[in-house]
Amino acid sequence: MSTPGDVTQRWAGALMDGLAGAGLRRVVLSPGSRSTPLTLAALRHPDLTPRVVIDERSAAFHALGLAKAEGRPAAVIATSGSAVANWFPAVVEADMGRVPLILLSADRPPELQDCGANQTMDQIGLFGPHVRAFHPLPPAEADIGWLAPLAARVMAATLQPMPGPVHVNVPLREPLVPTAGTGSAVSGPVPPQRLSARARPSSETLETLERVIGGGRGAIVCGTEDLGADGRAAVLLLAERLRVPVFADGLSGLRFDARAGAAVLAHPDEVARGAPPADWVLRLGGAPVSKALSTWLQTARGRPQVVVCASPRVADPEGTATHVLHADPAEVCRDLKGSPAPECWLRDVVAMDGVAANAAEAICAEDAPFEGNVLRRLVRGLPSGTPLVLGNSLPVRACDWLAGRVPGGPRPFGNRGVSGIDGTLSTAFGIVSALGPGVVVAGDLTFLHDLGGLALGRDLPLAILLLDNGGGGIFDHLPQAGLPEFEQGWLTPPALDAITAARAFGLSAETVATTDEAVAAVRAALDRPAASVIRLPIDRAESLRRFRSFFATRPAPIRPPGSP
Ligand code: TPP
Repeated sequence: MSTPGDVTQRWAGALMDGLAGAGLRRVVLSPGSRSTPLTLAALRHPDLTPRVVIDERSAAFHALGLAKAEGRPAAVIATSGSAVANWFPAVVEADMGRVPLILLSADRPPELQDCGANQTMDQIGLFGPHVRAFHPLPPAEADIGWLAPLAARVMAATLQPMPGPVHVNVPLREPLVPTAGTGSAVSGPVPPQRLSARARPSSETLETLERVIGGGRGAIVCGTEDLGADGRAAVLLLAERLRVPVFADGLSGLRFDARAGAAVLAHPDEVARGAPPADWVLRLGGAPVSKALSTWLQTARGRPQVVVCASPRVADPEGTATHVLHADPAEVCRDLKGSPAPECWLRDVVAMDGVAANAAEAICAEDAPFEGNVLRRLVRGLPSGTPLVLGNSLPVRACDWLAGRVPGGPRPFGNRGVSGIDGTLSTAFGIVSALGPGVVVAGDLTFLHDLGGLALGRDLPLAILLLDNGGGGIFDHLPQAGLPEFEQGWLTPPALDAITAARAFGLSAETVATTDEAVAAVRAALDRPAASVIRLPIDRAESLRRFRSFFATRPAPIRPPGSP
């Protein structure tokens, strides 16, 4: 029996087969998760010559060069989000230079569009008039017969009547690797009720809200957006009034707020893995990074979940919101009354958080460096309020999982709009240019992706902590790690001497051996007028072992209500 993963893989395979049948030979691919079925199909096709280029901007220019030199179309494959946007300069060059290119962009399926899902943006017609044709494919289906004729039309349109780029957008559903397991059919979410559209909610709206979320074992979930000092204060006071825990993302700023007490969970991801579904949830500040938290929200499907956001863009990738309130989250938190939860609820959740905190401390106390102990010690070692930019991939997750709660800690930042690994150094330079000395923590691919950004470093006080784990360490945590093509297609260890590269830009650069040395070097770098690169080598296998052993800690489950 074929699994959903098989159907998706056959779909991607048929598309690639059709393109190869129509004469495609060269495919340039950049690593990513959503694009996995396309990447696998390209790597496994006997007639295609794949080449991996990490930076999508370079990847598209590389394909452009191939197509120019060979006089035949070349294809590029990338994951969804800003990865695809990075093709733009090469696409306009191919348009105006009349070079045949096939742009195969992975995308999220329709149910994950326009709801704050990670790495998702509107990719429909992204390249506008710069492509000869645009084909939005549906999500994979069993009928693949029409893909070969479509592929032939795509190839033809890159050449006739005028050579140029053609864009094929490919929405892909999980599972992204052909695996066992049939998946289960879930019914679609019920559309949420819309409550109001004003910055300050009316008293009727508040009364409705208080009926929806009053009493019971509730929770406040705060995503990656920082609500600002006033907003954070309002959240903390509301949590105190209602006696509920706050599951705050590492980027929300709440865990590093000087006023944060025990109700602001130090390890919300870990607690979400073991806590029973909440009776109600108030969701603020966008979607959190944590997958476990997202799964936990899904276990509470059908119970009241209120999303409060000022903008028309509602972050509800789980599709579990029962109510949406368009209003300023700070105002809502300030005005909302509601009855408190039973006392044992907060006590039990905080106890669970305490177990996770002890486990985090133990895992991070071991000296061998890994992303987890780096983030844990770094947030404790920086002067209060220091801008801390967390690169996507493991840095932002290690902070969420293991940094804990540090009142008076740094001020976190991250690019979670489309969660790209592009432009991270340049973004951090912008932040320190506005706020003064700061730190960016980046993986080696992220560093390489924005190498040109180092040119900004001559007069900006940025400590660049490069966690050099030999490629995309995040992929070790995903099922792709089991594939024979893993190193070639996902891990993609870069051949870069980062120290020499940094010095080529006139920056000071050093390699350190331990986590404590890294934190000390970062602190020293904050006093310099220019940027510094601090490279910390990390053993991937050791890192995976430490993360896994942390996740294996299971605090005692919380008793269901009514039990003694
Ligand atoms: N291209 C862009 C522009 N953004 C992305 N998010 C991706 C591709 C897909 N992607 C997500 S994480 C990742 C990739 C390629 C690997 C990042 O590796 P590295 O920076 O070394 O960090 P690590 O995984 O080791 O923490």
